[in-house]
Amino acid sequence: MKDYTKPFLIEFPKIGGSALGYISVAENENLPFVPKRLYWTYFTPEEVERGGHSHYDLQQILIAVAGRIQVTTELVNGDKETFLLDKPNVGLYIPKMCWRDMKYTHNAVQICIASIEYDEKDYIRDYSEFLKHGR
Ligand code: T46
Repeated sequence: MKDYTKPFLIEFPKIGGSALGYISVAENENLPFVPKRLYWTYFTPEEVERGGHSHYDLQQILIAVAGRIQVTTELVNGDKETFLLDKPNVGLYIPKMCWRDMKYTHNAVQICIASIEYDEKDYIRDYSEFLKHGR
């Protein structure tokens, strides 16, 4: 059984071929939650680091549909991992209570599939506050 307390990569189906191009699909059977929101980011300057927060409840999947994204994750137990997203058919599952920092190539377009609606109260933006949840 999959461990939904840790980040992991999800490979979505890649339908098609080099002659016609590809379609990738995220639907119930290959998603760990029922999506409530979709948002996307783009034109992030290369010197900018986004993220710098965790969420109490939000789970999400990040996909680099274009360009490259480096995501560093940290769990409250101190487990840190770095993922490179550079394939439009591969997403990164990020569980609740997981600190994340992201760097983007300027051409990166990131799609995020989110388990809940936007709520600023769901954010932990203070790193020392986040670490307290591991005690
Ligand atoms: C995450 C990464 C990958 C909204 O008004 N609605 C929304 O749905 C979102 C996501 C953001 N906003 C507003 C809130 C802030 O004023 O947009 C501004 C930037 O949001 P945030 O600081 O959350 O941006 P990122 O890129 O650091 O983080 C976002 C997600 O919030 C976060 O969960 O993992 O993308």
